Amino acid sequence: EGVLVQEYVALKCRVVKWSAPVQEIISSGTSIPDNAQVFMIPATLRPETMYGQTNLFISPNISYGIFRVSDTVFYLATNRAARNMAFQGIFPDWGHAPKVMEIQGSHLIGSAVHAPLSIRDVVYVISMDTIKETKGTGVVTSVPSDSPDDYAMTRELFRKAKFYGLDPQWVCQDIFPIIDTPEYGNTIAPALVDKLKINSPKDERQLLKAKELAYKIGFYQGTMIYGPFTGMSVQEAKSRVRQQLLDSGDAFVYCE
Ligand code: A2H
Repeated sequence: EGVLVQEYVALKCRVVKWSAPVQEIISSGTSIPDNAQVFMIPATLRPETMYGQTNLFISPNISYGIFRVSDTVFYLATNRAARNMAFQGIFPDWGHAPKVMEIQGSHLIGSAVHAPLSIRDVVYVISMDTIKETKGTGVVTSVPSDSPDDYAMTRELFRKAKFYGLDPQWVCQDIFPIIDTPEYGNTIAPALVDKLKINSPKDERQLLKAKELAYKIGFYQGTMIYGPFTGMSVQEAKSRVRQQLLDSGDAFVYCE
């Protein structure tokens, strides 16, 4: 039996504004210099959808670390992901993830980041309690046009913002058409969520079905309708968008 390696595109989402609780901790003094850039690092399998990012998801139940890449660059991810990154040449000393700070996910909610390639230049950090600590970086970028999970969660959070302790203004209501499909139009995730009558992010079985359909149909039948690869099939565009993100320094490869 072979060993399967999952290769993610790790996107560098620069923090442009910290939430009030984190700002308070940081202004009371940390080893992060004032001129440093801190990046939250979502891991994605769908780089070609990054034009449609509208929010960034963090789990309120996970504790995240901020790790030093250089004097002026820091990455935020789970401790588990940082440990893996340390063996992929992402930090200066092989095998060592230099942690400068630990932050509970719940405290990060309401921060704002720059989302590379997104039509929405700046997006807000909101909560997703179904994020698994054992996968990716524990940070997930929200693309409600193409990810049924992201669409279902965003809709739930907007409807029940108060219950989730969110300012409804943080929850982006826009859905940007990025990929056209013959059967489900140019926003496949909402189309599938409606068709399969998914009412909540807890509809796990139906969401799994929607996710598989959206993934397959998007990849094999989708056509780009936004960005420099407009008119190209998703199959062809995927690796090109990925390469563009890597070349511009807005992303790096992360494996596990
Ligand atoms: B994908 P796989 Cl548009 N917990 O990115 C839960 N979900 C996570 C996660 C975690 N710890 N880490 C990453 N993910 C999500 C874009 C996307 C994604 C689209 C459509 C489908 C899709 C925007 N969100 O994934 O289990 C991330 O969301 C459907 C599979 O490692 C990542 O890619 O195969 C994907 O799940 C990784 O899932």
